[in-house]
Amino acid sequence: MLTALRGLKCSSLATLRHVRRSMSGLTGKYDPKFTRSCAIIAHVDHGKTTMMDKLLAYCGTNVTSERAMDSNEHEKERGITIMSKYTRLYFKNHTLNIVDTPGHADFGGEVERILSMVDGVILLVDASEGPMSQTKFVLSKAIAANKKAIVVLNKIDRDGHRAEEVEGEIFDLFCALTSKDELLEYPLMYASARQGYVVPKLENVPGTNVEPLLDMIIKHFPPAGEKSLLEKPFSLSVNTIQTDNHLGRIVTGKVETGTVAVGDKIKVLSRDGKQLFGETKVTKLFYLEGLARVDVEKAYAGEIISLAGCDGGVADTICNPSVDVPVPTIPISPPVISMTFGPNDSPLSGKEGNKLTSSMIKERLQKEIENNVTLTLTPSNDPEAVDVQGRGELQIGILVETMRREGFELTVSPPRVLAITEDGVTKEPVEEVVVDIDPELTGIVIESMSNRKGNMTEFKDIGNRSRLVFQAPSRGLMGFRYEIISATRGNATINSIFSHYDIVKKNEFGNLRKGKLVSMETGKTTGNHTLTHSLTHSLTHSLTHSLTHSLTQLTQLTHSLTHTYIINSFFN
Ligand SMILES: Nc1nc2c(ncn2[C@@H]2O[C@H](COP(=O)(O)OP(=O)(O)OP(=O)(O)O)[C@@H](O)[C@H]2O)c(=O)[nH]1
Ligand SMILES: [Mg+2]
Repeated sequence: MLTALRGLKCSSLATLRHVRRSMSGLTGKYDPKFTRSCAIIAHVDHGKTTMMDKLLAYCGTNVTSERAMDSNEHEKERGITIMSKYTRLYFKNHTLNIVDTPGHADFGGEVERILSMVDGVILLVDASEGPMSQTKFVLSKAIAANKKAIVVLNKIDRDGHRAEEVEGEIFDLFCALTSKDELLEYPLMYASARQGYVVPKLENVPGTNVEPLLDMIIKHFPPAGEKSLLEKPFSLSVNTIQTDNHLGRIVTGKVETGTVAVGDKIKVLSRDGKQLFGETKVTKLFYLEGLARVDVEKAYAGEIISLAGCDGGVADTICNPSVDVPVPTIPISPPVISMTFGPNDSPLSGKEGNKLTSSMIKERLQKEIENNVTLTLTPSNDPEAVDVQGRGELQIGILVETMRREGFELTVSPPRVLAITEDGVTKEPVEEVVVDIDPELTGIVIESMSNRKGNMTEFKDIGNRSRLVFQAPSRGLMGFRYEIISATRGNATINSIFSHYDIVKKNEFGNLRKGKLVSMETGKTTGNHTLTHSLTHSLTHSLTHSLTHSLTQLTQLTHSLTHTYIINSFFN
């Protein structure tokens, strides 16, 4: 309360928040029993961020734009969520920490890493599309981490939804993933995030607001803990790091045990319990409430908090000097593709950026992997370059574009699929590919897949569309999305996800198009179309040197590149 009164001088809004926070328990004092932490997880575009808007607005935040949580530059431009982001809401004497997560498979690691910070998940499923590849991936991770789920069938406002059928598909999915009763007994709700309502029964559609979901969060998810947690020494597992010009490194995570105040002594433990760095002091504590940052003097077990004053990395434990055992973290899946990053040594070097050297690029990438735990770096054959491994082309494409905007010029190789060796046998990743398409266009997909050695495992009608499911080796899939989207004029929705590793069958792929286009000089092209056309058929490594100006198209280009380069280079 003292904090609240002090806050009054600076901002009455902040004061109000502090009072509400301390009143989050019925006793008027902080009690983890009145805190819930959950994440909204789903396949891409099933409506997570739109639902966040409505939850924020219902709990009193002034939401002035659509998908307000998609706050970073790339998210706004592309209309997709890339980073997981948490916020704090207050509802019926409870504090709710809610995390919005990305649905695109390339950012699946963002979902995996926040699971250790939450006690339950809201699984949103599009009532027309049903559970898709990423629904399966994120739910399997949540179930493996023993998190309870609330299932919400979203977009129920759409004509021709298949809610009843989708309910069955979701139940089958749960049954395939677990046999634990407490996880199988999930509440099922119906929603239109766009229209701002959630209802417990289909016959209640349309509803009036999202209160039923907020009530269900409190009822179904376990509380952050007992009051006795507050008596233990402070510990927090780092989930995200950021750098601030004034505050230095800021780490964010959930306070597992105890309390922490500005000025407290802390130390950093690695995942295996080794102390890293010396003891330091907490210099700042804050959290995000609604869409605003709120500075506080003290944080309690169960709260998600950002803290400045130490050098911990992701998955390290920040704790009281008396603690010796780190907070356990959930391991995340390994990367599946690799691309080589090097300096731009083309004739066009230095035209666009000012960060040109190999050491600058390596330093920047090193900084990236500290926070982006799904990326790894390994030395490349070229000492000037470095290999970056990640989850997908979009993920690495966004990194390249971010670096380009920061003033870097780079060479990037086409992506290579990462194979593994088991018992001396080389195995390659195989993906499950789901294509939803108008029935008359299915032939295009089947033909392309047969060239790529994909095996069809399912063909069914979903409403007035057809759903085709294939198992295909990842290296054969490079360029597939681009080819089908072009050939069907955007009619197809394509989703793929890693399925398993299989023994490599060499030189199976037919109809590869090869060619070269080398730019030795600067100058105008006489036909943009010709260049693009050539690029999509044959883009060589040397040409990518000259492409730093058009890396926004990287994803599209790399899809095309793979036709010529990746498949040939995979086993080099
Ligand atoms: N008709 C309808 N459209 C919806 C509903 N909820 C979301 N949408 C639309 O679906 C699209 C995707 O919504 P988002 O909220 O960005 O989906 P998301 O799950 O956050 O997407 P990612 O974060 O990129 O995975 C937007 O065009 C929304 O307006 C709904 O209940 N009904
Ligand atoms: Mg989103």
